[in-house]
Amino acid sequence: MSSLDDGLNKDLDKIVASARDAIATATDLAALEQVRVQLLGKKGEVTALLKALGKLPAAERPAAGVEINRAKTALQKEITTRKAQLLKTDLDSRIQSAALDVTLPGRHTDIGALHPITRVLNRIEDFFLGVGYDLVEGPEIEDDYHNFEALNLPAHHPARAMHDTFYVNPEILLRTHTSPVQVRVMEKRQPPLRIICPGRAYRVDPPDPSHAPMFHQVEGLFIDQDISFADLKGTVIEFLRVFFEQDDLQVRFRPSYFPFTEPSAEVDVVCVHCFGDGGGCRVCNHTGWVEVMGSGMVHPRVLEYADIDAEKYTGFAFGMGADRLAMLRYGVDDLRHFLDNDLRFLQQFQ
Ligand code: 2NL
Repeated sequence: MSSLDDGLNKDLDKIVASARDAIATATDLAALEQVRVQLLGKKGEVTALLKALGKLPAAERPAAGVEINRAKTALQKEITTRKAQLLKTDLDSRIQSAALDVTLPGRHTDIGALHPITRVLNRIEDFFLGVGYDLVEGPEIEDDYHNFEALNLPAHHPARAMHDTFYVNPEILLRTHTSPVQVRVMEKRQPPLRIICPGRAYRVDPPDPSHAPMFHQVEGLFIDQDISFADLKGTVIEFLRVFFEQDDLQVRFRPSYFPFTEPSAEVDVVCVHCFGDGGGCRVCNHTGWVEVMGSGMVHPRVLEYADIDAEKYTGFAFGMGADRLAMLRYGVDDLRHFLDNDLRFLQQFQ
């Protein structure tokens, strides 16, 4: 027994002790496998002891073999146990990290909204498309003829002063209204014509609460035989009642002047803010009425410029500022808010 006690057994004790430690402290499967190979692999420490058995005296071999094999079996068992443990923690942590907490609030997505002016344009378009008008768009850069001349505004006409114009050159300009779109339709098509023309228009206006150098206009044109001012009134009043969602909305037509219509009228509705009370109201300037559009019977000269027989056909036209209607509809006191792109303003209209 002397060889066992003095040599082999001491080695075995040391190996087993440090192996136990390594097995217990292996933190993942790869580390544990490394420990296993180091002990029990072909060149492992325990394997080496078994190989060394042959060098022992024959009498000591059986006992030493039993001891080493017992240690080997014990270590194998410990490795298996530790492996199961590691597998379980690995699985637990994988389950935990993949877990879905269905009580978490959903991910928030900002969705856009239509600009208040777009919403107003849509309301206007919906009404007129619904009663059979066509929607027509045209260029924002126009020539003098279609923006002025063909609308009975010859050069040096004093009414041109009403339209402070952005000129590209003496012949080319930014349209001051969407009327030139209607002129182009009249040139191309013969009556009956029922069109609305929404779009941007430009005027040299210093910005203030009710003016901006770019604004949105919708013009309408109806030309056929026997069209009268009564048709204009019926159309405009019905439109305004639908637009402002008031079946009994009071509307008044005030005589006015436009070079392209005769007779002409400005259209007022009872103040949407003070309901006609007037006193102290800023929206209607104490009058109880707010102007919402201009209108009139198309001037015969405008028809003739476009080669439409003014003896046979008559028509009415109107124009309104979408920005102004948006101010009235949403109670906005400064037109410039619409152009600032300030989300704190825009998000109020979702
Ligand atoms: C306003 C005034 C108006 C028209 C626009 C028009 C167009 C053609 C022929 C005749 Cl092609 N008239 N447009 C008529 C009257 C008034 O607009 O204050 N707009 C904001």
